[in-house]
This record gives sequence, C-alpha cells and structure tokens, in this order.
Amino acid sequence: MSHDPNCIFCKIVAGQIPSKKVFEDEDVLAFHDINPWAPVHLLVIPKRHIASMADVTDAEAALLGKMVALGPKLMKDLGVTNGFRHVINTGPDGGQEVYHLHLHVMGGPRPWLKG
Ligand code: DGP
Repeated sequence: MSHDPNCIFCKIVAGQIPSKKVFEDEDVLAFHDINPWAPVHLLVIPKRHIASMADVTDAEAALLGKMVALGPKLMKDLGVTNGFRHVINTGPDGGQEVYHLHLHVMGGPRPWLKG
C-alpha cells in the first residue's frame, strides 16, 4: 500500500496534517517530532506507506540508505555540531507507536547526560 488513509504520517505526507518540514523530495520527508526527546528531534519517513522496519524488503535498501544518510546533512543544516543519534523503534516491544516507518534523528546537548 502506498498510502494508508488512516495513517497519521501518510496524512502529513499528503499535507492533511501540518508539520514543521525540514526536507522533502520524491521519496522522503523530514519534519520535527511533535514530542521531542532532544533539542533537535527530527523524523525521517518514506513518503510511501511502509508500516515498520519489519516490513522493509531488499528492494527498499536504497530508500533506507537515503533516510539514514539524510540525518547528518539535516543536523548540520540545523547547527548540530557535537553529535546525534539515529533510532528506529519497531513493533510493540520496540516501543513503536506510529505504524509508518520513521527514523528518529536526535541532536543537541542532552542535559540528562552528566560528564
Ligand atoms: P515511535 O515511538 O518511534 O513510534 O515514535 C513516534 C513519534 O511520532 C513520537 O516521537 C511522536 C511523533 N508524532 C506522533 N504524532 C505526530 C504528529 O502528528 N506530528 C509530528 N510532528 N510528530 C508526531
């Protein structure tokens, strides 16, 4: 399925729900997470509906690579110079809440980490 009308991130792709977009091309969209865990917290998603990493096929390897490689570029654009994290949550035990594949890219100082 390329678009799921019940999926919140498909609605963001379609412009039916607003988001703070930072990048878009024909394959992927990146926007600020509504509930950030870090000073800069982006979500990078495929435009077509893929429910989770458990649904990714070999044919989507290039798409995944594009999503991962976008993170560093966007962090640099947003002035994050001292490191960042990539996280993908998959399935109930992986803590996934939104079932449209998304890569969290989180950067900036983390006050809860001491030393
Ligand atoms: P996960 O637990 O990996 O499925 O994370 C889902 C993330 O999606 C969570 O950090 C909050 C974010 N999120 C949920 N709904 C919206 C929304 O409508 N807009 C934006 N920008 N982010 C959302």
